[in-house]
Amino acid sequence: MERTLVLVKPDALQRGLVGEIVARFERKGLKLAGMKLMNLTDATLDEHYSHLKDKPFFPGLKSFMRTTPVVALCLEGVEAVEAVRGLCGVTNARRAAPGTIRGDMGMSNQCNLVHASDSLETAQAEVKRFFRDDELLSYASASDHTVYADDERK
Ligand code: IDP
Ligand code: MG
Repeated sequence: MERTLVLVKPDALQRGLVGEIVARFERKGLKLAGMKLMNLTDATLDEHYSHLKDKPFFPGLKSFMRTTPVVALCLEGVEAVEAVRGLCGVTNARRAAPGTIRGDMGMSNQCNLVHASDSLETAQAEVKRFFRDDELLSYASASDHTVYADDERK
């Protein structure tokens, strides 16, 4: 099973969309391995968005991400990284496909409701960035055997 990181961003908190967003991941069949409300520090954001540090929107992005706490989720599933990115939609919410979180709920390039890890390698680093080992839980769920066929669960 893969694990991937999602951050429910401050615009979603302010708009009361946390439940709706978490529900979409649950409904898909992804399993919650970790979930917490947290304030992001400047240092964490510098690291998390280091690939964007030279972009003109970087300072605005960092300040947006600190307007309220975010909800960090660690989601588990077969090919979870790709499945979660698909549910989120493309970065610019105005262009995101209907049916995706960004496509259904957003109109902004910056305030696009969610962050999701973009590769397995990134996901491993990002889950570590936001969760301690003892905050990630493995447990049997009644749906484990209905979400997947036996030969798909690894
Ligand atoms: P992603 O979140 O879809 O992976 P990235 O390119 O990694 O997109 O950008 C990280 C975040 O930076 C985006 O989710 C969005 O909040 C913000 N962002 C990206 N491009 C722009 C832009 O052109 N203007 C303003 N904010 C942007
Ligand atoms: Mg990204």
